[in-house]
Order: sequence, then structure tokens, then C-alpha cells
Amino acid sequence: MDAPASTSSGSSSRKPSVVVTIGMAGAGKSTFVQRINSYLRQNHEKAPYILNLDPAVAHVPFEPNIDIRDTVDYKEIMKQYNLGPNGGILTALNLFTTKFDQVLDLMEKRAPEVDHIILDTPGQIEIFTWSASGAIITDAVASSFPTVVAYIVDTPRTTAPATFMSNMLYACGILYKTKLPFILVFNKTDVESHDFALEWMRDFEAFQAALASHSGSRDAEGEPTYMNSLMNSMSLVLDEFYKHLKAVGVSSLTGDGIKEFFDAVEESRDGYEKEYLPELARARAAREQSLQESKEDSMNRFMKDFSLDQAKNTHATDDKWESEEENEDDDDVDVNLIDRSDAEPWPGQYIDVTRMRRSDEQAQWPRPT
Ligand SMILES: Nc1nc2c(ncn2[C@@H]2O[C@H](COP(=O)(O)OP(=O)(O)OP(=O)(O)O)[C@@H](O)[C@H]2O)c(=O)[nH]1
Ligand SMILES: [Mg+2]
Repeated sequence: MDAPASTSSGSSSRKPSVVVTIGMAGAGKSTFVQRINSYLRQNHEKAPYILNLDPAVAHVPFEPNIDIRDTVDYKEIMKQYNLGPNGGILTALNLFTTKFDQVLDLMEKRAPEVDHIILDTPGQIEIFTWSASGAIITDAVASSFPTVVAYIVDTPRTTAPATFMSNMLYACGILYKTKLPFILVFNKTDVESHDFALEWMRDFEAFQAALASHSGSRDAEGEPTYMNSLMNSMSLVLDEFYKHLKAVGVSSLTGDGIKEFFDAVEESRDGYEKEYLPELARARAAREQSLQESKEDSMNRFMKDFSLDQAKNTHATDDKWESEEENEDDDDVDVNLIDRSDAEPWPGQYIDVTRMRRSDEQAQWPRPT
């Protein structure tokens, strides 16, 4: 898991691309996974390896290779832990994540035989994107394989400028959280073409014009409303965000645009290698450095306290350590663990005297002999 993913283009050592599908409830994630599954089976020699991470789904339109429902029963978890449906799904995902190293092992084992690994995530988007387990799963696969996030958008439901902006802000949050290559997948183009979205992404003035033409954008005096000004400023922020991603329109129902989606996945491998991996290496180095610094800091503070104690109470060491046995193995660094759950107080035990009354028995703590 810690070894950086190799993206060498030699076909034998080429790692499979991982596609993490994320999107609002009902956006069409599972239908999209089924569509890319059948596309790869028809047009590609190798079938994909599919993981279903939605514990609450009653029926998935594909045959997953690994299914979270085989490991955890979210309804049983709801009963046992007295949780509601979302708490149950989250806890099920957390429990599954504790076994994710085994899942990763299976993925590594199957990697030579597959070109694509697809993850379908729970309908409640925040359970995956804002939970520790979602982040652990994403980071784990991304540190082993070239990974891309496919953010599925329900196109017919995003034609209103305010809804479009909210959805894009959500996507923006996921991009900055995962830092992975990102593909906006405008789904359901058989119902509504995604041309309006591409236009708004390309030209923020077109988006602002769409906003202005929407009712409620001006108050009684004809001035732009607070919401309208906010959205105008936001559109400038998003303009920067759009530069970092690819957008494709697909219909999971008819299969339109699926080839373009895989072209985008292929291009994203480059972004993964050039941007994500160096960033990952930097983050790891920074984490190790800060861990090292905090270790050194604790050690320095310990040594300072220890030498102060020694200076203050020169007899203390005689009292405690002047035994022949211990002097014999002075060179060994011996750590004795003490089970603090034992009922009997042990010599040297910390007792909080500030919380104690005179009559307390424990106040008679053992003293060095
Ligand atoms: N017309 C049309 N309908 C679609 C398309 N993709 C999905 N749907 C429909 O959208 C509905 C939701 O699809 P799902 O694939 O279950 O969506 P999901 O995002 O997995 O849903 P949850 O996991 O419950 O959040 C279903 O009724 C699908 O038939 C599409 O490309 N075109
Ligand atoms: Mg689904």
C-alpha cells in the first residue's frame, strides 16, 4: 500500500486505472457503473474488477467482484447499535474499512488481469465524501493505483443556475479534499443535453447572464439581490476550478459518450503521475518530518525533566535504583509495561492529591523503602 503506484506504459507492468464513482443520490452512479462494465466487456479484452461499497442498496445492476453487503449487514448494525439508516450505513462502511487492507490485497492480486477497477459508492454522498472511512478507502486505492474520481451529475436536474452552482461547489469540495484527477460526468444526456453546462463552464459571463435572466435575481428597486451577487462572485471562483478538470456528457441508458469517458480516464493517468504522486510523496515526507520532530521534542522534554529531578533529589536515584541486579544490565534498554488496571496501587503510581480528602485511604501511598 505504501509503494508508489507505477504507471509505466509497458502493458505487462501497467497498473489498472481505478474509477471512483461519486455523486448525489439518484444521479445514476450504479447505472453508470453497469454501463461502463458492459462497455468494457464488449469493447475491451479485459473485464473490469468491480467493488460495491453501498451497504444499503437492494439491487445492483452488475455483478460486483467484492460486495460490502457480503461483509456487513447494515440493517443488523442499525438494530445492534440502535442507529438510524444513515448511521447504519456509515457504521457499516467504517467496519468494512477496518478490513480494507484485505480488499487491497485482493485488488493487487487481480491487478495483472484487469485494466480497470471500478468503485460504486453509497447513495448518500456525504457518507463517503465526508467520513474518515471514505477518505481512508480513497487514499488507500490512490496510493496503490492510478485513480480518478468520476463525479456523476444528474444533468436534467441541474439546469437551474443555482442548482448547477451548488452541485459544482460540492464537486469542488471533493476535488480539493481528494486532490485526485477529476472527471465531471454529465449523466442522462438522453433526457437533457449537457451543452448548457459546458457553455457555463467555458464562459462565466454566459453563466452570469443565465443567472440574471432567472427570476428573483433583482429586488424591488431593480438592484441585484444578495444571492445574485454571491453567485456572480462564486462563478468567478468556479472558473478557476473548471480549469482543473475534464467534463464529458454520457447517457448510462443508451451508452452515449462512454468512449469519451474512457479517453478522459486515460488522459487522467498523466495528471495522477505528474501531480498526485509528487503531492503524495511531499505529504508523506512532511508527515514523517513532523512525527520525527514531535518525537524529538518529547524526548528533549523528558530528558530535561529527568535531569531536573535528578538535580533536585539526588537521593531519589539511590532509593530506587541502587540494586545490584539492575546495575548489571545497565546497557539494555528495558521497557517494563505496567498494567494500570490492577486494583493494587503500585510504587511510584501517580495519585492526584488535589482531588483527595484527608480521610481517603489511598492518600497513604507507598513510599520508597
Ligand atoms: N434517462 C436516464 N435515466 C438514467 C440514466 N442513468 C440512470 N438513470 C436512472 O436514474 C435512476 C437512479 O439510477 P441509479 O443508478 O440507481 O442511481 P444511483 O446514483 O446509483 O442511486 P443511489 O445509489 O441510490 O444514490 C434510475 O431510475 C435509473 O434508471 C440515464 O443515463 N438516462
Ligand atoms: Mg447506486
